[in-house]
Amino acid sequence: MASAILPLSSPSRPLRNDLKANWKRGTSNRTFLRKDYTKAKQSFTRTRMTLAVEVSRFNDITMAPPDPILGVSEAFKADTHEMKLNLGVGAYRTEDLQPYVLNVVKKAEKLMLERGENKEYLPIEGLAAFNKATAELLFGANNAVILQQRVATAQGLSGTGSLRLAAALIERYFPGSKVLISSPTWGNHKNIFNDARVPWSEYRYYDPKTVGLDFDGMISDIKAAPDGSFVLLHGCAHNPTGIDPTPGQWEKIADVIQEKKHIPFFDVAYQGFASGSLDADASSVRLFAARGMELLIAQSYSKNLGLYAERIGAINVVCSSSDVAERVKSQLKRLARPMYSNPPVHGARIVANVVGNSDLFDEWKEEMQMMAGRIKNVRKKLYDSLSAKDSSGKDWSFVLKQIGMFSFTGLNKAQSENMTNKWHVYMTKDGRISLAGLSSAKCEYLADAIIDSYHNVS
Ligand code: KET
Repeated sequence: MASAILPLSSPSRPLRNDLKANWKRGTSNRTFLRKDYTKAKQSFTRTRMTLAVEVSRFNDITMAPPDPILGVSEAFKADTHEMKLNLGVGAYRTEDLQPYVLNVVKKAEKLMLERGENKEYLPIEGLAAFNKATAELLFGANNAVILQQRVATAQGLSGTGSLRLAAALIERYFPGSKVLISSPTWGNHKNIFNDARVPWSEYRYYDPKTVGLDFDGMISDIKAAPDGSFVLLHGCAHNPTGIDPTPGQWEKIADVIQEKKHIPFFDVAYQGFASGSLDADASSVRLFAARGMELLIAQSYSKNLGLYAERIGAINVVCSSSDVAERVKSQLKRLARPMYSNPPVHGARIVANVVGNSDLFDEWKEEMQMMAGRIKNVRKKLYDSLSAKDSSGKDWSFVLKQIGMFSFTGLNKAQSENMTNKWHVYMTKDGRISLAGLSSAKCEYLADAIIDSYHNVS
């Protein structure tokens, strides 16, 4: 195809000869001829450009669908309705529905500016002070796994990049091993494992009848999986359901995983956001670590420090000895180097400064409680509005029981579409709404939208 455009890329030979002959004929029309030649050249260049687009080598690439979560924000921006709400992406907003930069982040950035830190490359595994801080935040500084140096920690490109790095490790060193993921789960998990060529299957998690955890289903699916599978678990504030196992259930999950020699793989994207306490939200991970199990944990600071665009997180691999941990870390570096070489420094310094400074650390905890508290308030107000307005007798108490940023409303695809098309409420099509994008002032409006969609659309 490309060869078809080549003869058109410059004036053809007969035309070139013609122009040259005219040029030789006399000086009187020389100016005219030069212009003429330039014009002819331009017109051929234009023809070439048009044709080049038509025969693009990328012609067979089809349009990708918009991302089910991040694509929602693009549609929201284009809507001009005054009551519009963006409950799609899990991103914290103030009561005025504005993005929020934490005060501790601003203070840490000020410190960084004052110190005049440079912009040299980080080591492949990231900023040492960050890696220390992030592992200690997850396990507690005095945890045996830290004291015995059994954790291989590498700074990652936020939660997603850290999960992706772990997936690459699984693909390389556990070829053919399966990852079990909850049904439902955060939509990007499937993309991550698909792209890393790691096979996955689902275990039961959500029971629509009880709007709660299908604990028996979960346990039997984990038992039925081939020995030595990876089991992906949400450390806290399960996305999208907002339903977490109880401490007793976590123990039983750990029992089965140990029995089956599976490897637990935690996704911790909401530490501190579920309960408002960093320690309480890490208790599931700590329970597994305390049993001496080897495990993987991906962390994200997008939500709890509001560092969405800084892409700061980590992958931690808890190993049976410091020697194994060192080797695992060397391989994480080896995987990272050709993928993105080394991670960005700005977010890492913010986290290291906040966690490493006791004043800032305390202030962070307060701000996190404030954010988690605001979400709990709108959760309660939404429940009150739903209960007061809906005379059908439907029990909306699940809204109150769910944990974290989201509420899983149980609305189906058509009902979710009605929320957007009729009510200008932007949300994912699985019925999830991000309460972090809701204000008290709009709770009643949202309740009207949900009640209408639930009862009048099937
Ligand atoms: N894990 C979970 C469970 C999760 O909800 C997210 C983000 C991530 C990891 C990754 O976040 P990162 O910014 O890469 O650290 N979830 C929200 C945003 C998104 O979809 O990217 C969301 O569900 O809205």
